[in-house]
Amino acid sequence: MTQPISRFWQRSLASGFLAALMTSLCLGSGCNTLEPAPPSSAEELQTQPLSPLPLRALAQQRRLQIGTAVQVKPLQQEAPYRQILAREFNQITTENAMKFRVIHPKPDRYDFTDADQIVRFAQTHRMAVHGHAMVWYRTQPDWLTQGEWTRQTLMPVLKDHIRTVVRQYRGRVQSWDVVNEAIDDQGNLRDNLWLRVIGPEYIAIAFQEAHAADPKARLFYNDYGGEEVGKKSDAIYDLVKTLRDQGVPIHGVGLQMHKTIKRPPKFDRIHKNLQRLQALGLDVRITEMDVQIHGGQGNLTQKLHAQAQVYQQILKLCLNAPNCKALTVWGLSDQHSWIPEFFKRPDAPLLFDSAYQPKPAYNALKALLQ
Ligand code: 9MR
Repeated sequence: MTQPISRFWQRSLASGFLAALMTSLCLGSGCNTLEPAPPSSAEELQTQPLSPLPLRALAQQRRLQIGTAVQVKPLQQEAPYRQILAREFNQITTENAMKFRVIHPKPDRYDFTDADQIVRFAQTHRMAVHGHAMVWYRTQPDWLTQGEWTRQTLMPVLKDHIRTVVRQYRGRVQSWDVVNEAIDDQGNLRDNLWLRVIGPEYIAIAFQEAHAADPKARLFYNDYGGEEVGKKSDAIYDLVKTLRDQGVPIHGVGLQMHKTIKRPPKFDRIHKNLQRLQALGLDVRITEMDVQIHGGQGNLTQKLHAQAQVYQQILKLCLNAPNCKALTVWGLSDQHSWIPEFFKRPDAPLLFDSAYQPKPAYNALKALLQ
């Protein structure tokens, strides 16, 4: 429903700030309301107009990577996807294109088609690439999961896979999630093929192989639910500390940051975790951020406001942590998020709505960066 625009708003519309706030309200098929979005943080949004510069230019000034997960289909098929991607982000993570099942579909065949397209786009637009995810218990091909393996036969598979993929992108992929989600929610090593057949040392071996294939690449352990100090992040800390102590080439920890406004993160506990990882000499990346609004309180406007605050607080933590190198969101627009499909319900967890309009969360990040 369109409401009449008051004289105040008409005058104010001339400023980019209000225009941006108004577009940020659009959800779903387009903008149909003209009430201003709430400021996403009292100080930052009310006192200064939003910069006309895109997010990536503002992030660049802070030497921060601001990234998104990229899927090959919309990259090929949707012009606005390509435009916003190149304009707003200076870093890309391959959402699915480098997963084992996609890039290594047969024992003796690698398929770089999707990954090549994404990496080429990033090169053309001068964006950093974070490769995801070399060793993971999901999205593996049947030949791997259904094969009968011994330690002797699986070890060369692991090594060849990592060497081949990392070498293929040497100099073009600057950082990698080498091992993904290897710890379960109880804080134990997750039961997976690699652990069962090779043993816990599969983790160190994976990092060593990746380093041998590209000595300049920054190598990360990546997981969810380990952002705040607590059982799981303690286990992650112990793992990476042990690897460090053993001289294994690991450079950082990826905090996925899949969050909801219903149970907002405890920012002080994340801060503590960032600090202890820094004390170990490790970098941190926020690798897969999204913030579900499902189950949050209030109307849509209020939920988007709460979401914007979570994004802004996480960015603030990252900017204040000298070891935090990147904030990557897990998808470009709400239309491309994994969440509705996975949880079987609609949601709006990202920075752009399904019509590619920027949301309050986008403005909140900008307000903090400018
Ligand atoms: O967003 C990804 C989705 O498109 C895939 O179907 C799914 C399975 O490969 O993986 C999703 O991304 C996951 C990421 O790779 C690892 N952390 C959790 C992410 C959400 O499930």
